[in-house]
Amino acid sequence: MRKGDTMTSTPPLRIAMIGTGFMGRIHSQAWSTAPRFFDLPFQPQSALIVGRRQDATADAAARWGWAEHSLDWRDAVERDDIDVIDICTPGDTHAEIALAALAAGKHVLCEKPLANTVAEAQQMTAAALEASERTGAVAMCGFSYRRTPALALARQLIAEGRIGEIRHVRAQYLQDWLSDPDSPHTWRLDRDRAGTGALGDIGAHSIDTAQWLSGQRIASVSAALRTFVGSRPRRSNVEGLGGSAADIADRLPVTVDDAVAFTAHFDGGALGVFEATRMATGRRNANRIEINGDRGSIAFDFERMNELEVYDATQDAAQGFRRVQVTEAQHPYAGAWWPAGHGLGYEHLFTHQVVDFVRAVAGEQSATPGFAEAAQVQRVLDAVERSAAHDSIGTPVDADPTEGDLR
Ligand code: SOE
Repeated sequence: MRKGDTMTSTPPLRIAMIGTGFMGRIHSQAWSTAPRFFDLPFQPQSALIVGRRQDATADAAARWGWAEHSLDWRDAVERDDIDVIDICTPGDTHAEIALAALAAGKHVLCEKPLANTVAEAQQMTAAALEASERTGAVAMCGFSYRRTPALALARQLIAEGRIGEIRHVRAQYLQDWLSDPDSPHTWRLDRDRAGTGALGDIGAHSIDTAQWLSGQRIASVSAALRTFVGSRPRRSNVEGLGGSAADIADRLPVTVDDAVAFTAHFDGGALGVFEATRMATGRRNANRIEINGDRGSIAFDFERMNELEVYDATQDAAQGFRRVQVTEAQHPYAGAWWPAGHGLGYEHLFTHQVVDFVRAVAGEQSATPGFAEAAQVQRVLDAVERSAAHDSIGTPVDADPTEGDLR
């Protein structure tokens, strides 16, 4: 039977997506692409897209293939013919939308980080548990990097004990789209909307990836946060993550961190070093992680997302790390795509995320990370902020920078 034949008899799963920004664009592509490349228990239907401005939302609906559009997310939650609410909005609206959707018995896919505060994340977790017991609703948080074939392979290798007992977790997420002090203000720089800056936007990915790969939870942190540019020009034109400003003298305050660095103790004994910044000039999307165990190591950089570096201390001592091209049919997710060696891109993560979510809705697998797991990441974000504010751990100790010349 051809793939198209099975698709017509597959029951529909009607999606309403809230948000028309970068994540809305990539989720739209994921919903339409997933059933073309993967056998799914449901046929996702791009039923309704919700945005804030009429023209932009109508345009997004037409371009990205959504049957209808609306300017009020409540339309999506109240409609009986919608099964899934996909939340692609800034963090300040996640809790309200997710709570209403779960109360209405919808399945929920929510962008990361789960919320802007621990209290919201806990409320969402309780609602997800209640809805799952009452209606079987599935709630998942979009930590998309878990769906990178190379990282999924790394997780398999680590779970098989191939690197042994984990000692070091070293994670950096480096971007540079905010390096120019005159690049415009966006919602990602507003604490009320985004919760935190580089910490929650990209550091949250590193925290999730590190815990998911290592199988260990972060137990405590010692952190420093830094905002290098205190105000930015009002944005007049959106382009990519930033855009342009008509008047660089008309500035808005930046109320979040530009960069974060922290050390972490894991509950399984590993020592972690984390760094996240949107000001690492030349690093566009370097989401890197290296994990060292007593039998070997893995290393990954999203700027080379189709590769995984693997070191086996029992075999590779003379040659060092081996570079595995994670593009073979037997590698996670890869077999659904192109012939070996042809590689995948950023958008594929979101397609894989949709695949896993739809399978979870059908009960074929669990929805990971669920809200409880994403709330735990939120607690780490909160601990980092508290540590950096010196109200718990991580009080800086003076290293006496006054003696001696720097040559
Ligand atoms: C911006 O820093 C951003 O779009 C994040 O919000 C995403 O989560 C990350 O995948 C890429 O960068």
